[in-house]
Amino acid sequence: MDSIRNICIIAHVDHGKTTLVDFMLRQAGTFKQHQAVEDRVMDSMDLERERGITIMAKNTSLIYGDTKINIVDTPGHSDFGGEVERIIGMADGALLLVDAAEGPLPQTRFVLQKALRQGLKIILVINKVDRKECEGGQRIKEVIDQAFDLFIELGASDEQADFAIVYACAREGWCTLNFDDIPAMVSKEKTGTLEPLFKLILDRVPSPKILEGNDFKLLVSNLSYSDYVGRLAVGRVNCGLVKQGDRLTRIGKNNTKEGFNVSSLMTFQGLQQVAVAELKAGDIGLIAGIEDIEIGDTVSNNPDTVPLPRIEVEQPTLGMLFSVNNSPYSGQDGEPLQSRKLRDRLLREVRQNVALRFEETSQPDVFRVLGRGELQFSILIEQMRREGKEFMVGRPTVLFTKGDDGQMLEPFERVHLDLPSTATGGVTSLFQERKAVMLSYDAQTLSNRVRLVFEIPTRGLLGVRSKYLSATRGEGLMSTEFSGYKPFKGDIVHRVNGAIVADRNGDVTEYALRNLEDRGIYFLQPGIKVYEGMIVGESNKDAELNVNIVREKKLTNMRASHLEALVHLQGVRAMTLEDCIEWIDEDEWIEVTPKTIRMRKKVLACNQRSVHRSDRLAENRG
Ligand SMILES: Nc1nc2c(ncn2[C@@H]2O[C@H](COP(=O)(O)OP(=O)(O)OP(=O)(O)O)[C@@H](O)[C@H]2O)c(=O)[nH]1
Ligand SMILES: [Mg+2]
Repeated sequence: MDSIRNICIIAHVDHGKTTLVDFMLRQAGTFKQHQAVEDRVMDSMDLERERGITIMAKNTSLIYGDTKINIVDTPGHSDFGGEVERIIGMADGALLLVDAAEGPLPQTRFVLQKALRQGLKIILVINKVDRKECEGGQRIKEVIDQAFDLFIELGASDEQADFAIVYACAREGWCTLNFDDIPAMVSKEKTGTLEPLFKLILDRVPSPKILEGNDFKLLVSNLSYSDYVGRLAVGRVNCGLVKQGDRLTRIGKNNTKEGFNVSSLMTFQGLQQVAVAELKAGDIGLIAGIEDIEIGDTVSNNPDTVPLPRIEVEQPTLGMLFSVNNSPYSGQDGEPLQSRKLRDRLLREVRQNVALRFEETSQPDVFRVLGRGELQFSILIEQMRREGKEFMVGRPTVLFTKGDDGQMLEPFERVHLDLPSTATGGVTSLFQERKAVMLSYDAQTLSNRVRLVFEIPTRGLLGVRSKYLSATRGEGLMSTEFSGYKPFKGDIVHRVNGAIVADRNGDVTEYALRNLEDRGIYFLQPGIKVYEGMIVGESNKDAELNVNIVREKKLTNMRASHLEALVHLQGVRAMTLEDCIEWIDEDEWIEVTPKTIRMRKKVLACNQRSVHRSDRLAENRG
């Protein structure tokens, strides 16, 4: 196979990338006849399937005619933008998907900007043309105009701005180059396939650029692992050729060098990785033979070669503390990670994920992970939890920097909201309370929705998601984009209400819950084991409340207790990991075990903690 095309698929979250890859693989005959293939087969991680989103960029390939098309599917959620940044160098072209009804959204801009800078040839795929909003074609035309404006605004070269457009319904596996054909294809009078898209890829995307020189060079863009051959470095061969058994050198950060023998070479074929005897310039493949290798390293047969430029990704804006679990019930559900193991586990993650950083803190059993968003952290936590580990995490905090004149700067975000117009008032005050400034207001009269854009300190965004969803009764959409560091905007109240905290160890009783019912909302049911300092609910007031939640009723009247069991408990709210991350304050921890998620005060003993919120905040600042 001499002819190769390397493309990546990029878009805002949910615009249909993984679905499109499914049909491309199917129609290229990648799967055996009658082979049962799941939907969105590239979303192979458990967490991806459960959440219906892509988290990690993944490679695949298909054969079309005489050409091998290497494809990288990428995540569209902004928290995983680092995945797009790291893989983009493997491709020469990109399919930019844009939802035909939603149009370009913040992450469309982010990924397009990265692709243009890298000089990729772009094909615009207007996807989901079957959506009701697109009837009549007017909306599709608007979306194309918006996409074109975006190309210009981002400084596309003339050649890049002369992009081809494909209209697609990825979910049904067809596309067309002809705008006028859309209605007939949506109504199924005409049928189609992805054939026009395949042709366009061969036509428009250039063959892989091959660097001059005789040295073999590959830039490590991803890491993988196989039970048979161990650690695998994934990348595109920029020049030269490598064979099984060759002696190579890894050139790492600060020009560190380490030699190794190639124990195995592979390429992607459909969903598999298959062994090959050699890898040629232009192809994307995997190299085994070295355990300690990092994304961004260059692998070459010449130890003295000039390494390829390391992959640069945007800096993290958020930090989260990870601590050894020192809670009273530590070790009852899983493996409590001791300091060294926790450190190793986090370091391993950071090596595989270029968008994360690792920092020591002044405490030997607490570490800080730096990243891009709350979802990114919660995915890491969830993964570690599924490995059977126990540990604690703190509230995400933003990373401040200092300006040239010594002024304190903090990260800001542009947040794009799309919501029912009836919720506009509530949502506007929710964001303004958090120091957001409205940049635009756009009423969509047909659908009774509005689109609002705010600029807001990243601090103000933390914990806003669930409040936004309840203000819009679950019908609000929200996406964000980092807009840079600006002067500190002053204090933002994160959570007005105090916590309700257990004042002793024991099992929660229904009797106690009922007696305390009017004091706030509770996060747990009768029968759950609690300890002193564990958070059991949210108080109605701003002061903190220590309660005896394990009190037993003296059984004097059997009839009354029988009746009681029939009354449903009011005000119990189950908290997911993400809810907890949004909810907690800086003097609190989330205790994560394979079986449960608990929240607790950092200081457990009631008599060593102030219940006044102002004191708590002051302590934290100090
Ligand atoms: N109506 C319609 N829905 C589609 C089409 N293509 C995809 N979808 C739906 O859009 C949703 C998101 O699809 P995905 O393929 O997971 O989107 P994605 O871009 O890979 O999402 P992330 O990787 O999480 O950013 C799914 O529910 C799909 O069924 C289409 O052509 N028309
Ligand atoms: Mg996807």
